Amino acid sequence: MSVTKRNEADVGYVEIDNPPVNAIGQSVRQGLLEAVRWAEELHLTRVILSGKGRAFAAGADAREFDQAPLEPHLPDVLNAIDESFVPWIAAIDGVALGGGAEVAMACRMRIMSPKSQIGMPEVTLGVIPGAGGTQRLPRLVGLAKALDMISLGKPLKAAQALAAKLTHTVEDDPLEEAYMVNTEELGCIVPTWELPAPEHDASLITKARATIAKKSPQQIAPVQAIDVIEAGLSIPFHEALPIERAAFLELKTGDQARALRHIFFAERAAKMPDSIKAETVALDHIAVVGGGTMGAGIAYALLNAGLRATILETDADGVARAKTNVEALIGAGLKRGLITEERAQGHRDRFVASTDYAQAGDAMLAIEAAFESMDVKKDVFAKLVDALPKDAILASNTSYLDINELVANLSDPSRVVGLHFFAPAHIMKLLEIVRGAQTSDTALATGFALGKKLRKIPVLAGVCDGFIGNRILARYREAADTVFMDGSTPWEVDEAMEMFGYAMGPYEAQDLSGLDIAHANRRRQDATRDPNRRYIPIADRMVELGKLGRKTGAGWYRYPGGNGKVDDPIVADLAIEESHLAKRDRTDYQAEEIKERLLLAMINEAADILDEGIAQNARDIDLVTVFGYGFPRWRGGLMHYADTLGAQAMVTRLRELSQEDPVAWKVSPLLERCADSGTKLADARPRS
Ligand code: T1G
Repeated sequence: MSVTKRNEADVGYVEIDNPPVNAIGQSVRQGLLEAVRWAEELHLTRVILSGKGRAFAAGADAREFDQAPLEPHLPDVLNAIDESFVPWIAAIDGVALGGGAEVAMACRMRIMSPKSQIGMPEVTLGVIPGAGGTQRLPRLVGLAKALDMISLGKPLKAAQALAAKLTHTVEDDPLEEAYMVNTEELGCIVPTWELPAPEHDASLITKARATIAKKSPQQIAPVQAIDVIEAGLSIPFHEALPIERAAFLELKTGDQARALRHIFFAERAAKMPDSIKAETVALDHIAVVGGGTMGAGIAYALLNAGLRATILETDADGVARAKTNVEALIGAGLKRGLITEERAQGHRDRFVASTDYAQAGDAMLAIEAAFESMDVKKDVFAKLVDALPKDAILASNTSYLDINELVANLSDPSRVVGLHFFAPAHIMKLLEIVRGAQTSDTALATGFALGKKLRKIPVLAGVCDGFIGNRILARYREAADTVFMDGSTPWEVDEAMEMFGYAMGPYEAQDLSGLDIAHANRRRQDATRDPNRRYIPIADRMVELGKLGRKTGAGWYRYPGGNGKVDDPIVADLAIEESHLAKRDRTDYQAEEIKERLLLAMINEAADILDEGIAQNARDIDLVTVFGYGFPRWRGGLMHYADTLGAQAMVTRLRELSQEDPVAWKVSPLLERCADSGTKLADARPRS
C-alpha cells in the first residue's frame, strides 16, 4: 500500500505510506490522484494529507530517474490537488523534501511540527524541481527566498518556514490542528497556482547567479533552476510548467545528475559487507591514545555520539594538551550553535584524560592516534594489551603503516583493526576500516558499528601502503610533480585540477597539510622503493629549504601576511634546475593534458587497488575520493568518472604514456580486462 485514505464524516485523511521515507514513486502518485477524485466524489470539505513514519515525503523516488517517467506524472497530480474544489491541508511531521515539498505547496495550507523540515534539495541530485516547485515556491515565499532555497538546496526548519510564510502554522500535532482549521478560513485561501508570481527583480537574479557561481561552480542544475524561476515570472503558471518539466527531464539523464545520484546511493550503501558475520563489542566507553589534533577530534566525535571517551597520554603535559584540545572543540561546537550548554556539559562529564591506562580498564575498544611511528604504536599496543580486557578490540588510526607489522608482537593479532579517520576527525565523514591479515570479523564488525554510531561513511580497505585513499593520493602527487618537473608549475597544475572541479589543486592542498608529512613517508619508503621507478626530488628540495607550506609561511606558494597564496618563482626555478640536472627536455603542458595525466594516474592506481582486493568495489573508491580527498561530488567519484571515459580509451592512452615511462605508467591489468571485455569499472571485481 502506498497511499491510504479514509474519511470521518466530511473530512478526508490521506496518508502516504511508502517506507522508509515516503519517496514518491509511481504507486504514490497514482494513490494521490485517486484520492483527489475520491474526495471530490464524496464532496468532502477538506483532505488532510500526512506521511506515515519519520517523513512526510522525501521527494520523488530517485531510483526511478534512470527509467522513462511513468504516469501519472507528479506535476499533473499536484495540479489536480491544487485545482481541486476540495482544499487539501498538508500536515507535515518529518521531512517534506523535493517532490514532498511540492506536494505540500500544492495544498491550500501547510501545518508543520516543530521538528519538521521543508526544502528543495533537487540540485544536490543534479536536477531542478520538476513538479511545479520553481513556480509555486516563488508565489508563496517571494523571489529572493525561492531563488535561495532552490539554487542552493538547503531545507528550512519549521520556524524558518513559518517566518518565510511557507507554512501557515507550526503545531505539535499538525493532524489535530488540520482538523480544527475553520472551514470558512480554509475556503478563503487562494490556491497556490492562482497566486500572482513575484515581480521580476534583476538584482536578485544577478545576486543568485553570483552566489551559485561561487558555491557550486560548473554545476548546471543551479543555473537551470534560476533560469526556470526567472522564466516563470513573466508568463502564466501553466505555461511555465512545461519549461520546468523539460529542464528537469533533460537534467536527470545528464552526466552530473547521474553522478550525484550515484554518490547519493553509494553513500547509503556503505555498510558492513554481508560476508562479515560477527557482533560488535560494547562501544559505550572507548579509549583514545593520544590527545593531539587527531586524538582529540576522534574523542570529540565519540562524545558527540553520546559515548564515554578516555584519552590516554604519556605525561601531564600530554594530558593538559588533550584537555585543552577537546575543550576547544566543545567551545567551537557551542560557538557555532551545534551543541547546547547542556550537551557540552554532558560531553565534559563523559570525558577523561589521563596517563593512567587503568582509567580505560573497562573499555572494549581503544583507538590509538599516537605519533606515526611503528615503534611508538607497538609500544602503545603493548600497554593497551596489559590494561584492557583481553577481548577488547585495538584499533590504529595510522594513515599509512602496515597493520600486519603492527601486530607482529601481539599474542592475539585478531583483535586489531585499522580505523583511519580523516582530519578533522569529528567532521570528515570518511572512515577507512583496514583489515589486517589476521583481523577478526568481530574487530571489523566493531569498526563498522562505530562508523554507524559516528554517522561516518565506512569503507573496508586491505593493507597496502596508504590503503585506498592515501595510495591514490601518492600517485596523484607523483604525477603532479612529474608534470611540474617536466614543464609546468604548481599553479598551472592546481588551476587545471580546479577547472576539473576540485576546490583546490594538489599543491595548494599540500600547503595546507604540510609538505613534511609526504616527505616522512618518502623517507620511510626509501628502503623498499623500486630502483627503476623515476624519483622526482623537488618536494625533498622544498623540505630542505624549509618550505613546508602554510605553517612555515611558504611552501609551493608564498603566503605573505598569512593571507592569500602567491606564486613563488623560486619554486618554479627549482623544477627548471632539477630538469637541467636530470638532462630532461621540458614540455609546455596545457591544462587539458595536465588534467588528463593526473586523472589517468589516479584511475590506473585505483584500478590496481581494486584488482588487488584492497578495495572491494569501484563504488567504495568513489566514496573515498569524494568524501576523503575532495574529488568533485558532481563527477560521481574517481571510478564513476573513469567509466564516462571508457576502459578502452583509457588503456589506449595509458599505453602511449607507458612509452614515456613504463614503470610509472604500467597499465593496470584490471583496466585491460575491462577494455577487453567491455566491462565498466563499476562492475569490476578483484582479480582473485
Ligand atoms: N528516492 C529514493 N530513495 C530514497 C530517497 C529518494 N528521494 N530518499 C531516501 N531514500 C532511501 C535511501 O536511499 C535509503 O535507502 C532510505 O531511503 C533511507 O534514507 C520531483 C525531482 C529523506 C533526509 O533529495 O535527503 O523530488 O539505504 O539513509 O538519514 O521535484 O534520505 O535504506 O535502501 O538517507 O533518515 C529530492 C533525499 C528528490 C531527499 C532521510 N529529495 N533523501 O535521511 O535516511 S528529487 C531529496 C534524503 C525530487 C521533484 C524532484 C534523506 C532523508 P536504503 P537515508 P535518513
